[in-house]
Amino acid sequence: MKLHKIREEVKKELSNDRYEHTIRVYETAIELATLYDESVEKVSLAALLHDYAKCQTDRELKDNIEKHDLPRQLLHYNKELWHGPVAAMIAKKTFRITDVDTINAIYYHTTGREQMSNVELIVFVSDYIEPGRQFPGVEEVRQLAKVDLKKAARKVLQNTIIFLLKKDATIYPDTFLAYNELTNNLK
Ligand code: DGI
Ligand code: FE
Ligand code: FE
Ligand code: FE
Repeated sequence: MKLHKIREEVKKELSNDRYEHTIRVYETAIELATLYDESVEKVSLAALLHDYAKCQTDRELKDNIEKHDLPRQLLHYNKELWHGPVAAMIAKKTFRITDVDTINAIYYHTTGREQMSNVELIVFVSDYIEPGRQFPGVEEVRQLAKVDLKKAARKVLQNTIIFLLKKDATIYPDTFLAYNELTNNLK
């Protein structure tokens, strides 16, 4: 499917605000791909589809996880984590995307994971720094993203873990694993 067609499908599936966020992630991801000499095609597809399942109900997401053999473990963690793996499944099955890097960037865009590729790091960081975001600390991540993708991703993970701890939420293991790996990387 051509990119403009995928864009139309995404627009149909999402709320206006979510679609506009998606387009800002897409634009940010293309800037970073250009800066780091990564595949614009991969990050474009992954960014356009990363939140494709975001407007599904909890019921639909849960059914999709069960029906499509996604990790049951997800169901024991925050519901906000469910949409990434479900979107990755739809990207494969409906949009016929076969590139593993693109699929992983969609799958892990919320949690992160160990050994993220540059394409994954770009989508992960772009989701956090797109110009519509106003998290505390986002400006620091925007500056880091211009010089070091891994340091930027580490800061996103650190901010997110602190945010989750402060509200007594659980933290998905992949998030800790990604944070630990990127922190060891600095030494
Ligand atoms: O879908 P978006 O709003 O664009 O952003 P996202 O998919 O990165 O994240 C959705 C939310 O999930 C984010 O505010 C933090 C929250 N969250 C809940 N549990 C976890 C988590 N994020 C991480 N990294 N790990 C968790 O265990
Ligand atoms: Fe998301
Ligand atoms: Fe994110
Ligand atoms: Fe997003």
